[in-house]
Amino acid sequence: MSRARRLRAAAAAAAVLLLGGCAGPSGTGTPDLRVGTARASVPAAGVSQLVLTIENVGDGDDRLVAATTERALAVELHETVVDDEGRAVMTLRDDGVPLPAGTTVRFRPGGLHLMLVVPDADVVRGGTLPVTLAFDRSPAVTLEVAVVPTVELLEDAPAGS
Ligand SMILES: [Cu+2]
Repeated sequence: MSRARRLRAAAAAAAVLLLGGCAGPSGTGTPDLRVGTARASVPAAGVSQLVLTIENVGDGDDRLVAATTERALAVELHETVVDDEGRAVMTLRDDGVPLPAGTTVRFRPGGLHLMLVVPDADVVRGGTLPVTLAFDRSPAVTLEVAVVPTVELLEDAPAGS
């Protein structure tokens, strides 16, 4: 067996071992994220909600850990929840948002959403702004986000909210 052939055989054996490792049920495989079109609402009262869908078609879990833009003071990960007194309140998801393998996570008004805090004055209807999403395992993704009337985001709200 030539040296090159031995190396190929070793590589094939290693690939088999790696593939075997991916079969574990605990999400030890590789995440494969498909980030859908993102849209942000026209800013009101110093904030703008940002909606999008992230699908993980891989066989490993991932997590959205942060979102950033140069066009706002901050981008926060929020979830709207109903408190003990029936009020809808926004809570900060400091721990990020899980993106389990084989699932689609929808960020929408009335549920999980991203929130631009004090967007720049030039973030206006009809414009766009770049937003970068950072993940625990997958490479960061930068989106060009269209700014649309708030009512267009509400049309995407989860049923019943
Ligand atoms: Cu919010």
